[in-house]
Amino acid sequence: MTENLLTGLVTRTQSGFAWVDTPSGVFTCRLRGKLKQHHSLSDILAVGDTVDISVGGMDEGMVEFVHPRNRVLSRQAPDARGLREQVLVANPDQVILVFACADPPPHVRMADRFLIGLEKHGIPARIVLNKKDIGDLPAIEAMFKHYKGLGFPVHYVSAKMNEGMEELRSILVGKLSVLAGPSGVGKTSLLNALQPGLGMQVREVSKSSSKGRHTTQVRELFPLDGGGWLADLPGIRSLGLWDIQPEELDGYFREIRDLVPYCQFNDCTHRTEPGCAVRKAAEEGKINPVRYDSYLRLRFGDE
Ligand SMILES: Nc1nc2c(ncn2[C@@H]2O[C@H](COP(=O)(O)OP(=O)(O)OP(=O)(O)O)[C@@H](O)[C@H]2O)c(=O)[nH]1
Ligand SMILES: [Mg+2]
Ligand SMILES: [Zn+2]
Repeated sequence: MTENLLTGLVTRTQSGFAWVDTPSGVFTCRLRGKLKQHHSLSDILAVGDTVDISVGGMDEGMVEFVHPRNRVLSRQAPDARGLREQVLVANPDQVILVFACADPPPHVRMADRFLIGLEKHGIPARIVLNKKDIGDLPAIEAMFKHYKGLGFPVHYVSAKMNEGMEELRSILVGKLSVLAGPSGVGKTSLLNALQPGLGMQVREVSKSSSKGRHTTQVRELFPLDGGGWLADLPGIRSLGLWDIQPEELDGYFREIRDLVPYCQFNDCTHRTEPGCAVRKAAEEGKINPVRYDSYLRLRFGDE
């Protein structure tokens, strides 16, 4: 059996089938029964997985083996047994966090919530501020300017005016990227502007997601002309935060992580303790005070 295996990328899942893109074409596959023993389908297989398939017909096959994932984009999802991790995209190379310059207005605190979850899961992130044709651009730039220094590039674009699309295309080349962010910021519009030929499919996805209950389940990766794949995540407010303990947070705020050794107490929570290097840096403007505030809110849960 092993002699005829093909290796490919899962680009779509639906109703127990997976669409697998291989060098020999796309195959619609079922999952070999033994793979389903311990888990539900969504745990075993997600878009972005690399799989080995056996070919059973012209364009049909069977998933025989799922390659280990290097990282996952996940969310906390309710099910019969309580809350569990739901894999949205396997092996993402980067997440493009999309916010709008206006309508809806951007919130850096929400950006921080996403960034911390992505940092925990080791997923590189970029920030895109869409709708630069509306809103107070200088004010927005001032709000977001500290992210670049933290290693999160910021791009100002407009899907509607087709501005900044070449810049975005260049950062997507050859990668599996995911558009994420709150509802209404223009993620689907960006996907359409970046890859106009997809229009039809994109509308289907947003139509079903606005009605459906499983609005955050990504089921499709869209191929990009320049090489690479793009997933469009329906609007959500955070990602990957579900398994973070408050005391772990220090490690996921890059600028705080570096200061922690200088706090007087080694169990410092950076709120009221004397000799806290983090609070001092925030007061002196050496770290962004809004990021410090995001940290406190995540750590002490007053959000
Ligand atoms: N002015 C302006 N409006 C835009 C731009 N991009 C998108 N919009 C509008 O913003 C609204 C929301 O766009 P969508 O692409 O559906 O947003 P989304 O992020 O996919 O939303 P969800 O699917 O709910 O998460 C639509 O009315 C778009 O026409 C832009 O660059 N400028
Ligand atoms: Mg959308
Ligand atoms: Zn401290």
